[in-house]
Amino acid sequence: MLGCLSGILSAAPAPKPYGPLPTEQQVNWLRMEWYAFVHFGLNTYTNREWGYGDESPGLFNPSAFDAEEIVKTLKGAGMSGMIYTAKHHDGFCTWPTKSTEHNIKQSPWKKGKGDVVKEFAVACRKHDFAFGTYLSPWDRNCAEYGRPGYLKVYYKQIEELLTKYGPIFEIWFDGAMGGDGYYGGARQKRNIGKADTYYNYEQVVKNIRRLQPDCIIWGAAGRGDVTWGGSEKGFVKYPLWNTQGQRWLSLEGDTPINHRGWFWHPGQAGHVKSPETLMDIYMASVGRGANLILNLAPNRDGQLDAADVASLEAFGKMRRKLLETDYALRARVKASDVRGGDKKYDGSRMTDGDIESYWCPEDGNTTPSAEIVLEKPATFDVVRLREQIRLGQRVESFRVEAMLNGEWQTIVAPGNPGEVETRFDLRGGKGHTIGNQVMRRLREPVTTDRLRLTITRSRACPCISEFSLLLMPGAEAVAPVAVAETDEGVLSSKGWTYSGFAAEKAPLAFDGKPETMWQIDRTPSHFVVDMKKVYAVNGFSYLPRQDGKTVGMTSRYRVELSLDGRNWQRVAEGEFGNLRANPVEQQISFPGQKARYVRFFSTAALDGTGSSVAEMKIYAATR
Ligand code: FUL
Repeated sequence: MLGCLSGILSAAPAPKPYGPLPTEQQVNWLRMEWYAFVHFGLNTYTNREWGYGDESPGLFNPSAFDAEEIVKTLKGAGMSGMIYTAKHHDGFCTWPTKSTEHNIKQSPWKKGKGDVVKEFAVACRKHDFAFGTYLSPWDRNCAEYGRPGYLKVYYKQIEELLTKYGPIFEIWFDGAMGGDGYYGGARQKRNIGKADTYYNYEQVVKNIRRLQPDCIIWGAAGRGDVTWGGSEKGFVKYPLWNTQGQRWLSLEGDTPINHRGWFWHPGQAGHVKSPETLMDIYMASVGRGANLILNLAPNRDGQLDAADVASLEAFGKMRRKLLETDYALRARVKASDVRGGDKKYDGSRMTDGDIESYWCPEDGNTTPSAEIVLEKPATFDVVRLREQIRLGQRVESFRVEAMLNGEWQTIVAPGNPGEVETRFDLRGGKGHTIGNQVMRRLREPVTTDRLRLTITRSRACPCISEFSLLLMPGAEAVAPVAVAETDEGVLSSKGWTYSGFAAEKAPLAFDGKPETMWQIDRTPSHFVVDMKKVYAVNGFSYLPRQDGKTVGMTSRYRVELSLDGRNWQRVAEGEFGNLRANPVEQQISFPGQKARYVRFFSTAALDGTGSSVAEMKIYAATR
């Protein structure tokens, strides 16, 4: 009788949920951690990041595309799924859509009977790999873009993708709206006003919920389930709150594995991000409570480049090794406060390996602490914590101490309100939010068997579902990956002279220093390079201004060559795409032509007048 009574007395009620809560779909999505972006379409064949919309579907003809091969590679690295660009801004649909003629039926690939979306969807299903899709709202091909007529086309495309290819785990509604485009031959600038109003995202979201209730919606002017991490570098800012007003809104960090951009570009092999850099990006996205979408771009044959794959696989191994052993698993925990003295909320719930169970103090206690005693001393340099997010995100800051040489020493200091962490290669960062998960990397490994966790600020009694200790594997744990910069064919600028506008600043574009630049408050503008000798010039590269400003960032160009400095021949002209979100080096090549002089025109710029070049390289055939 007594035992029965005490049993009843100690059954403490669960804490009331706090603030906005994630949907079941959002919880499941956060558990996916990282997955691939796959950009593959006409841009793959034109060396562009943003197609204008007038590209011929005839260009799309991969000789060795094998969706299953790609899926196996991505899954093998430990990714949980992939999102494919079914249509990018150029409007080319890589599935046989009924919404527009500008689609894969017009391509020679599989004699017009191909369907890239289907091949990826089928391969993903076969390998139990989540499949998602990116369908650019901005369509630079469609004549009706900017008018009500386009919406019929666009809604049809959404419907086709969500009804013909099985479950879609996530659909991306990109925010980019460049303005100008081909638009059925009009070659105009089209303004759509507010995206939310023009696309009627309220309705779009409703339709998607009806067609695929489990599909996570990215973007859609903030009406979706997930939003942009804020840069295309992959990392998100910390502290991270999954709440926006009354809604739960999670973050996704996005970045390409290759510095050259989202689509495949010739010669990109030397520009892949190293496994260590990928780990830093992972720690600054997943490790801050967001998900990471990492892009791999198939080449013109339809296959992933060996260099990209090598780095992906090496990072995948590193990540596996990092997560393999949790040194705090089954540790004994003595908490300062346990809700109702109930075992269900005991401190040891943080170390039981079950991310659903959690430690929780009494209501009103927002600063509890817990001592964690490991089975035996362990060496670690990453502390991972999770909150039981089904009850809302609560913790604002925390401290972790370790018993070292008989004294408590702080290894993760509590964050202060107002501090924002943006650096992505940080060691020794502070303890702010926890949310779905936070991984804090220490300055160096420590060895101990006793730790103390203190919640220093929380919006309601904290519900901590996990406390883990991990050890970052050194780079030696993974096979070395050669990521040499290949600068074959780059001409040395020694002895060159310059003329044209702001000619005295032109050398700054050829000095190898991204922080100095050729710049003038004028568009169009140009400079001339006298290379003093004749070369078979076959390309150039352009690095946009790197000072974080976009005003006067050259976005369109024309290049002319000359043997004598008087008679010029135009060899290249076009647009540098996606500069605002991802101002990386762009390489343009053209058939080799003999020249001593190069004239570079900056014909349009972002955000007002101006012209600028941080760095430029000129390429020539070496033999
Ligand atoms: C951006 C686009 O403009 C880029 O081309 C790329 O697709 C990236 C993922 O989203 O907004």
